[in-house]
Amino acid sequence: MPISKLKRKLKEKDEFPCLITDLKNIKYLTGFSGSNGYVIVGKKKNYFISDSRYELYAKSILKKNFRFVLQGDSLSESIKECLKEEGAKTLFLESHDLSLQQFLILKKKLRGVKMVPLEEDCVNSIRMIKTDDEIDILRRAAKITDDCVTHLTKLVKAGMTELDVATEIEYFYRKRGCSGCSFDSIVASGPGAAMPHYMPGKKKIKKGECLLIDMGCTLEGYNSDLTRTFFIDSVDVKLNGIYNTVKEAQQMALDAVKAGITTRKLDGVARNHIAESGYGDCYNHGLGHGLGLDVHELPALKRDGDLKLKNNMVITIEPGIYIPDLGGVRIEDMVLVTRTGCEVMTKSSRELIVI
Ligand SMILES: [Mn+2]
Repeated sequence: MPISKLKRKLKEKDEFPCLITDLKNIKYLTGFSGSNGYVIVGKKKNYFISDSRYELYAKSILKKNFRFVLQGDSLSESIKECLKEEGAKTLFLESHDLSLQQFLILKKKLRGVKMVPLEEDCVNSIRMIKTDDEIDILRRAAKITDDCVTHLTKLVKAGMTELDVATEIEYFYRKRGCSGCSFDSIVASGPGAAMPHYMPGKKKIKKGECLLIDMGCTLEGYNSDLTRTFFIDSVDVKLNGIYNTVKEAQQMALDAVKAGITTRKLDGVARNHIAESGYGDCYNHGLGHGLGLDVHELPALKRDGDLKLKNNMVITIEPGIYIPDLGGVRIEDMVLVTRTGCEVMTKSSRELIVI
């Protein structure tokens, strides 16, 4: 149970009671998926604060170890009520989420209460290790994304606009029972593919161009993430070489994934290969990121990360090479870390595909 894992973690540094404000963390701890809710994890009890709109729904999903506290006009009054019940004069906070404005209001209203940021993003670090149920949803989300790739390889052709393709992706996901895309799809053709976070526009996809598509769906609150780079009608010689380099770099990283490796070391595997191929300056983002309720969550796979991968983490592996005015190649897959290696959750072919 996520809540008992959190309690164990909070106990280590005696960080009770603690106010959880990050709605993704609240969904993780309780299943609640509304837009207004707060959790207080106390030494004695757990509290769920929300307004009357969510009272029935919240009560229907909350486990017995939560007490529902109806939020009236002010959140601080509800928090006071919980602190009183706990006999506490300190409140730990999620500093990655609580806005400065919210903090200043709470500080003013909760006089005499010491407010302390949690030493680390406790819930976020617990979320790194996925449960079997979460892995099951992520596998299904990966499958829908793979099916979307197949659909696109049949559908995309020169003359379509990038937005046409982006619209098709969203439609496909929704038809398959997803609540939508996990982020605005990147559909970047030709020179646009040189920008890792390009926004698709009315530009028409032309013959001879590369087409980078980075997309994912949200299924039951969980996100998938995949990138493929296609070529329209023919392949530029330079981009062909780049494609092979990125594919090799990604394969080397996939081969290196296993519980115990540090994020820095794993990032280096792909980065060194790209640098040795002469494209070190053309790859400036991290190798990947954790994936779950957020499309980017812990761990971050980057040059300076000391975190060790653990069994049942779900991460992306997504090296790329970007050449201004020419285009770019990125290949991204979702990966489940295991004790001995990994399972690549997205199964779409990584071979160079000319559409
Ligand atoms: Mn990604």
